[in-house]
Amino acid sequence: MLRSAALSAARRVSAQPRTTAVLGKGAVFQAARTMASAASSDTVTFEFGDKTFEGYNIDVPSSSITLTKADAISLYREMQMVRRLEMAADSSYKHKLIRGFCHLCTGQEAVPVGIEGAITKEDAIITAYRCHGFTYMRGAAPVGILAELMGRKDGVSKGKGGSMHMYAPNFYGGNGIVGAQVPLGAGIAFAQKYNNEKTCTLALYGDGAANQGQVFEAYNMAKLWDLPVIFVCENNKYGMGTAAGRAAANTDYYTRGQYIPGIRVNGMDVLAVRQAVAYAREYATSGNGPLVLEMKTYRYGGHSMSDPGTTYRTREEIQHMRSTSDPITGYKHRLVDSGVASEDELKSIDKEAKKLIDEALATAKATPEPAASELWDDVYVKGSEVPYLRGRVAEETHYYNVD
Ligand SMILES: Cc1ncc(C[n+]2csc(CCOP(=O)(O)OP(=O)(O)O)c2C)c(N)n1
Ligand SMILES: [Mg+2]
Repeated sequence: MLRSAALSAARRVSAQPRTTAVLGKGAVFQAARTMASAASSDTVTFEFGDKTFEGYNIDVPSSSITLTKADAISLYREMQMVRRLEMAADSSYKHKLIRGFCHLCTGQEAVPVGIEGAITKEDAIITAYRCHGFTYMRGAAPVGILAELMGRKDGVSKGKGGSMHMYAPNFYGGNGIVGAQVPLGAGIAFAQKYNNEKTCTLALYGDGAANQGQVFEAYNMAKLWDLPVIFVCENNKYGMGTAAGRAAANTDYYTRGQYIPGIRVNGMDVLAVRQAVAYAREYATSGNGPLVLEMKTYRYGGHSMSDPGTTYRTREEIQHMRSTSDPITGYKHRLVDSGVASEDELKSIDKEAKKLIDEALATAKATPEPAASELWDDVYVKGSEVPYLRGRVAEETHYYNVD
């Protein structure tokens, strides 16, 4: 309901005067009226500061973005939904409703939300294990994500995938093997090109994964064949407990495609992410081949739920990032200062997001676990099964195609 209303509102077009807001360091705003002829009261234009984009062998995207006010508000709403979803996952984990691996994206919300605002549902996304926000933005309902985390039957992967293995239409997961999703993403882009589709694939990976050999093999093939793939490095400054500078000889991830152009983006600014991805999409789908985007971002929590996240970085660093760079708070100020929404309107969006997630959590908790007999389903496509699969012990071996 919430999402479809926002989407239909975002499609509205009109021809009234528009508002211009300047986004600079420290969220400096100037609201001004511009010429009525070229503008619409339903749209708002934001200017980016000098440091928002840095290019490597390519011009940076335009320093201003115009979007409908409904669209601008929907970006806020979606970031708030992703944050609430992760907060629900965090508390459910602490209450032992979720077991095993669980990696949260709190602090990094602008990346999945900004990306989705710039692509179409026909474009593809593949990422690593920090995937809840992407799963939601690709169209999965919060209840499906929370039920999946709890191993329930109504989960997006029928309760058998968990935190790292979630999927949605044109969302290829949720992958637990660091870096392995990058060549898979190039492969999806190969299929898009082969089928003459005017679509692209976003292959996301972390600053830690960026040092893997397979990433460079994927770069090579992607450039050689000019595949429509956008390599997106989410640089959140750490790979587990290792600071980027201790693992990488070159931490300018946007330059590491060598023969592939790149852009560094302020990944804490949802509008910057959206602008850069729209630009990259146009580039990749026009036959120019791949591009590397480095999203500079930050995770507030530990690497996963089992990492307090405070042994390899200081509490002051986390606090500093929260108070100066939070993607939701920063964007909230922009919306208010530019007159797109009032504090009260945004507060009611916050409340609604909390309510929707609370309801989803309650529904997810009430759903049953899958039947044990379903454990062996969905491992192979029906008809292509191997004769048997081993369980933990010999008695658990499952034989397919036995009546
Ligand atoms: C091939 C492989 N090696 C090691 C691991 C263990 N591991 C999981 S996440 C991770 C760090 C990755 O960091 P980064 O790419 O920066 O992503 P982030 O967690 O920061 O999003 C490691 C080493 C793994 N899952 N797969
Ligand atoms: Mg990282």
